[in-house]
Amino acid sequence: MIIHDVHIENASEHMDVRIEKGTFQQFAPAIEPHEGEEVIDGQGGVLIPPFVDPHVHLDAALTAGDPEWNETGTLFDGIRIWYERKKTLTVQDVKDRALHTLRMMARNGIQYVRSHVDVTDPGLTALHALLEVREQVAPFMTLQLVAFPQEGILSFPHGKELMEEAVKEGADVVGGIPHYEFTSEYGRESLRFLMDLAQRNDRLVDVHCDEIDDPASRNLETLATLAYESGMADRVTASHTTAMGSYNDAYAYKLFRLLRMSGINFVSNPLVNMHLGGRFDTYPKRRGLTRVKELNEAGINVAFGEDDIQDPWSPLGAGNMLDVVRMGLYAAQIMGYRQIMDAYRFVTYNGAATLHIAPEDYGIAVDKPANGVVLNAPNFYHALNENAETLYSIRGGKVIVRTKAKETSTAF
Ligand code: 17E
Ligand code: FE2
Repeated sequence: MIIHDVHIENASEHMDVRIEKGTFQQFAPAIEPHEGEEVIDGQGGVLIPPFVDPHVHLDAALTAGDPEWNETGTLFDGIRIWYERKKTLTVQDVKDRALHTLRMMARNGIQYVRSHVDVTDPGLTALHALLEVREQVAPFMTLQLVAFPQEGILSFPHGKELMEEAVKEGADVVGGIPHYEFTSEYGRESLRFLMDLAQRNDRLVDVHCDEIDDPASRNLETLATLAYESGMADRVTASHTTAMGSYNDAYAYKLFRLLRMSGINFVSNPLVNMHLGGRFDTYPKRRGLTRVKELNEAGINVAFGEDDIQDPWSPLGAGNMLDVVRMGLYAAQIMGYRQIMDAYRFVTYNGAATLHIAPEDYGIAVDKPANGVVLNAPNFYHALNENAETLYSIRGGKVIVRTKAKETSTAF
């Protein structure tokens, strides 16, 4: 197959791309098709690796308003409302909503997803549903599932046993929520427990860590130390870390040395944390985001996630990483021209590193799997401004999503 006329990762030249046996094989300004070779028209769009959403909650997706809308916009009301909705979960209900959501995401060029799955449920209903969904979508999407203890590990009855069981049943990643545990001692103990659980079972780690506007919430230093001392390093991800937006600069300076040494990844969820953060402030009102720009400039891996798609935490969410990047750049003030052009990395390469996808399996290069998306704009700056459609999403050399560019006319 040939993709005709694309700009590869913002390059100004127009290129043709040959795909053979599911891998990229040739990049040249003009490639003559073989007899019978399929050619698709890239229409001068930008070809980038597939989008990665490294942080979403598929079990809760599309439940907004049921049983009630989150009118306060706090994280805590979200958790309360979800606790009520959780009582009515069935495997079919979760599967239907998750699949619907994954199709929305796929249409916007997402091929890699890490979903947290609430396991503070004695029946593990959401996990059972998402294990099935993971199999069902495997040809089209890489779906990682995190055993996520929404109500805590030590603060929830049989929390440790539920985490162990979720890993035994096939969760790819071990999660946690130390800032929500009853005490800071429980928080630290939960981190030691979950890191040990991950190591014993050869799993990755992704913790909801310090998602609170409280400068005293310092679980991150414990997580990073455990990652450093255990050698788990880049197999560990700290999600949210919004308390870092409230830390004083002297402490943050000292912390950054440890973060660099630890090699851990960060995920910021700019749409949702701009919405949930600062809710207990009057004015000045904090942004409630982690230090994205500073982490990025320190060479620490930061990716952006969507977190919520129409659920008790956020009424909005369209499964489109362009929305996430746009908010991330505004909120973290990463708005230089080069920074905007490079910003696709927050939702491609940086997310892939977080998911621990092998570098040889991800990216636009000869012999790599032919996975990529063609956006309807010549580079990422224009793609963001024009909210460019995903003309093609290609996986293993097969077109899995195809969009006709929208046509609008004006009278002047
Ligand atoms: N649960 C949580 O603890 N934090 C979040 N941001 C979401 C669910 C979406
Ligand atoms: Fe989350």
